Amino acid sequence: MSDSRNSKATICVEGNIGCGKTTMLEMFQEQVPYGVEVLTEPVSKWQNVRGHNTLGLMYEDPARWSFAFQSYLQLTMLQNHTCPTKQPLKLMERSLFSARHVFVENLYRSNKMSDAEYAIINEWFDWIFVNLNLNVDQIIYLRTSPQKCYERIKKRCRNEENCIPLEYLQQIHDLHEEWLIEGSKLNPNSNIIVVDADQSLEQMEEIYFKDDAKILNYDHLIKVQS
Ligand code: TTP
Ligand code: MG
Repeated sequence: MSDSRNSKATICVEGNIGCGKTTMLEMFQEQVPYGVEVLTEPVSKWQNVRGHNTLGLMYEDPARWSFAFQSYLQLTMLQNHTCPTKQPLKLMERSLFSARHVFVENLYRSNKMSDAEYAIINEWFDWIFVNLNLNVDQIIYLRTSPQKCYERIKKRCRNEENCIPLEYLQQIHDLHEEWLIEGSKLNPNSNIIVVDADQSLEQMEEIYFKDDAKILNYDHLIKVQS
């Protein structure tokens, strides 16, 4: 099987809904003086699958639609993971891993996804993981409080997300912590950079501007890949 990893190094940006992933990626696209190729999350694809808004359907009736939605979302994540890039760094919004370890896990634990659906999604995920070389070299975790995300989501008004309660954001937060903080204690070799992203947009901009190479771990990644 051919190597599906075409860029020199891949960084995935993770964190709760509304934590500021897209904003960060857009800033890095404009500011970083060296080669970074940014792939933002394909939310618009989920909103229009041959005329169907699957993100909307999932929020309206998760027990009915979450399996279909997460299946399609997994495909679009795979497309980003395997998308060839010219620049030395590929910077992706999210990954197959957060879809699996956070969202699918949460749907299953909250009884919105059945045992059989969960098993099928996991069969796909495990096959992809074993058979395609999706190496992620670095994860940047934008760590926020669920309350802050709640406020930002209300402000940005993405239609499908009108009914997201704080409780849901708490669950998604807890699973990020389980995966990226608790999980990294079990695996000390994991490359996770944690950024306190509860601050204002201006403060975040300043941090990204000042510490871009450190946050991207740029020197280390380029050295490892060359
Ligand atoms: P996010 O992937 O968190 O992206 P975002 O654009 O909301 O985040 P940011 O503001 O930090 O850029 O979520 C996008 C939407 O998709 C959100 O409503 C949650 C939903 N979603 C799922 O339901 N399942 C998934 O597996 C993923 C990745 C997202
Ligand atoms: Mg986004």
